[in-house]
Amino acid sequence: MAMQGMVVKSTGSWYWVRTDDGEYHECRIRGKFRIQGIKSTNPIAVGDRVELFHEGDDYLITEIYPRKNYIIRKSVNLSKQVHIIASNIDQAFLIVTLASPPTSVGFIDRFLVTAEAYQIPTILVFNKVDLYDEFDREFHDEIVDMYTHAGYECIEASALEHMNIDVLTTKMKDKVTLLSGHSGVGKSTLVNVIDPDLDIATQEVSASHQKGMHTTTFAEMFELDFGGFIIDTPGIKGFGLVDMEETELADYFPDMRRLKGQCKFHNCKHVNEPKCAIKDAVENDLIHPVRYDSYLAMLEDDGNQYREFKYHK
Ligand SMILES: Nc1nc2c(ncn2[C@@H]2O[C@H](COP(=O)(O)OP(=O)(O)OP(=O)(O)O)[C@@H](O)[C@H]2O)c(=O)[nH]1
Ligand SMILES: [Mg+2]
Ligand SMILES: [Zn+2]
Repeated sequence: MAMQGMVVKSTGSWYWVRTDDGEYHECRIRGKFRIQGIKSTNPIAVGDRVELFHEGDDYLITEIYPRKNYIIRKSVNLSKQVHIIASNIDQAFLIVTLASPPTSVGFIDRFLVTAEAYQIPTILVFNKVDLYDEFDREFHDEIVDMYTHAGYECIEASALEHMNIDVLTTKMKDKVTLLSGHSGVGKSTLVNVIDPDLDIATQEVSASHQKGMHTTTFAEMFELDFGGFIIDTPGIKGFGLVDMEETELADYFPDMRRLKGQCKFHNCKHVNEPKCAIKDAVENDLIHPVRYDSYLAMLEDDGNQYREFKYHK
């Protein structure tokens, strides 16, 4: 009997699928799936809509329906391989912490460019604000100003103190929301606070290295009791940009996209060209120089360039 459902978890060899009647089944795949010419390490991702067949005790995935969208991560080391983090996403929350662990602006900007390229609206969630001292608060405000001006919504939160959980909940209702960010920023902790029926493993950030312990190892989608789905993902260190034309990159910076078509040269890369609207905007403080720096770093794309926003105590 054929059924339809959504992949909620994948370990690479087996898949959990939520069928449309709300049941959950452990499944394997039949045949090979080559999707839209993507060379990915995983043929089926969390969020995929699939067709299932039931044969005796076995559930088999026989077909993947076309994806509305997906977000991939290109490994920094394995240059050709990509990994599909999740598909059919309504929005992403990029969870950012200024410390424990620190998240660099270079990392945030790479994530945002990737999300723009795949048309996934992203909200920046600054977690662990309960740890802030005066200095952190000032730094936070500066970064938030920069991203707000660039066109991104920023929400501050504390999973520990349940701060702004209601704001996040309202945004997530009836949507599929992807949580991403470095290991240890509190993704799983946030999910547990958002829906206390879920009891996902979390772990302290290492005191000596100020890094997360990669507690979550597979992306997993959870059904929210108030309606909607949330995808908790393993922490990412960083990622290379997907292949794109150099002249395309500025389209994925909303703060630069606004000026599209205003440079003298239609194929302007906004580096050395005369009469460049973007360079003018940087000079006139209409585009933040740190964002422009990120743009230049990505244009050079050496793969593991993560410009730190200077942050010294
Ligand atoms: N002070 C403080 N600590 C928090 C907050 N949110 C999470 N933490 C702590 O941060 C640590 C890491 O949290 P996790 O939820 O495991 O982080 P994660 O992002 O899921 O990490 P990975 O699964 O490794 O990607 C835990 O010790 C949490 O208790 C917060 O708002 N404030
Ligand atoms: Mg986790
Ligand atoms: Zn230009």
